[in-house]
Amino acid sequence: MNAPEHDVIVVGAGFAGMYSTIHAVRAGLDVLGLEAGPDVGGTWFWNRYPGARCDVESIDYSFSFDDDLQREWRWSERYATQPEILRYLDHVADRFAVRPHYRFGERVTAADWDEAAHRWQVRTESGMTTSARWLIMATGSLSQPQLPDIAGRDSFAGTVLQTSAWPREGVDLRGRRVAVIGTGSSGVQAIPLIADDAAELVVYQRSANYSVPAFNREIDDAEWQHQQDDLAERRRLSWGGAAGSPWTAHPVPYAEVDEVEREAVFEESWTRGGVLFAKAFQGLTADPVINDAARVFFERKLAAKVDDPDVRAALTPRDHPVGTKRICTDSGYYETYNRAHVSLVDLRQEPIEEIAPTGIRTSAGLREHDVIVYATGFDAMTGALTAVDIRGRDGRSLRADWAELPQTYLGVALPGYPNLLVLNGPGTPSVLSNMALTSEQQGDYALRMIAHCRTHGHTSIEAREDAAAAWTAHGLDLAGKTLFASAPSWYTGANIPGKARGFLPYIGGFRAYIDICEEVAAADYRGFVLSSR
Ligand code: N01
Repeated sequence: MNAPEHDVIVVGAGFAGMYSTIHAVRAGLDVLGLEAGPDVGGTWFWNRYPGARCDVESIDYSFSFDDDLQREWRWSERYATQPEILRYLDHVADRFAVRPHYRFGERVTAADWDEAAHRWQVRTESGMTTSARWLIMATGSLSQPQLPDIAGRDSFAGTVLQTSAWPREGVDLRGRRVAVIGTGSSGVQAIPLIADDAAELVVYQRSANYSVPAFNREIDDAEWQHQQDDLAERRRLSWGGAAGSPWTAHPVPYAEVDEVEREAVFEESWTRGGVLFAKAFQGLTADPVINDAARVFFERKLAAKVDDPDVRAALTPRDHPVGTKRICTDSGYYETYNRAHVSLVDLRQEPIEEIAPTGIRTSAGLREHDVIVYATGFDAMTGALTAVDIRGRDGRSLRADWAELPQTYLGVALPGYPNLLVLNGPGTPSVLSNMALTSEQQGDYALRMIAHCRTHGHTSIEAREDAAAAWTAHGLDLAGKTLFASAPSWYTGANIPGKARGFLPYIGGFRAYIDICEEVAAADYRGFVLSSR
């Protein structure tokens, strides 16, 4: 089926896509949204595994653009569950009439830049073709699931599940022998709940991660009222902060406080919960001395949670400094290993040799399972973009270009790909920040670029090669001054065999990034080439 030409095509109906669509419509543009899934939600549509929650507090992880929306939606818990976030996005879709602008069940497979027309020609899996002057890719930073290439993987005769594609109707795991492969944020959240149901649970862990309790709680009326009273200030701090949330590091540098105060600061940031532990002291993820103090504090907490010393040793992270892989946010994760029917297999000691029809064979032998759950992560930041055959100027291919490290300008624009506007992609703070707010900033910036072109009669805007090279080098330079670059994380592409290695998100901070974007815009989009047809 062919659809008519549009001003803008928005790919994806998660936070960033919905925001862009709402505001493109408000700007008077003819917008077509294309979404592979059957409804809105993006990440929160697909990741329905037991225990799925956000690790950013609900009050922060929500749109800020509409005061009435902020006031009318009452979050029930400090960290919202996946169903609650999906209900929120459903509410946003209704309230701002998002769905009529989308075609659902349309997976974009190809996009070609038509230099003669200054338009993108877009194709979907169903055979639909359409075109638009501007192509906004709001395809998510963690939306291309990664299944490990393990010998015999498809031979398993039992039930195979993926955390990132959990069945909508749920799965009854009661009485079943379950294996979970993967102990990142998804695995760590799912494991305690799977353990509640399963007759037996075996967790296959390749690398131990740092996980900090969420200290989740219901938000009672008093707390809700307080949050509401404080909301304007909270948003001000979030927009002005390094990670899109109001939390900051201890105001006094680590070197200037004594042992007693250091302990108190670590304890306080621990009880803030989850990823906020990495914010205990300024420089925790850059200075090995501070980081090591955080590690020692963490290991003491771990010792108090896990009874068996061998299991505890296996659960102790060894391959990365604290916070350089995203800290997991859990509810009872480590304690789960004290349960009699739960066991941990350390794949560093006994690697997986194959998946057999009845279970998983490691170097120590076969363990039989009824269910295998893959919690094995994503081809992050780039995977959802290279999954589409994107051809820019002169037929150049994004897949081929990104076989090397992605070169982006401000993350939003790519040299050789005019009018392609990437949201939350490589070179943006995105995954290091609060994605609800980064999605607003990214959507706004893209739409302002479009408005600027239209106002000045330009039909194309493209990042200059030198601007993209400088931006990419600047990002890598900043990352190189931290401990992040050395960790084998999805931030660096290390989780995908053969993927180019390099720190992908922009680590200079959310506010600093916004300021640079604003400065570029104020300087008539310095670093871009604008042209007309
Ligand atoms: O994925 P991951 P995730 N054999 O890549 C293992 C966000 N998120 O879905 O570390 C055995 O972190 C892999 O092992 P290793 C959040 O930003 C947020 O859990 O590569 N194991 C690792 O243990 C998060 O960081 C929330 O050695 C294999 C695991 O699979 C990001 O999404 C919740 C393997 C993958 O962990 C990704 O999290 C969920 C193999 N062949 C996700 N291949 C919250 O908001 C991979 N692994 C809380």
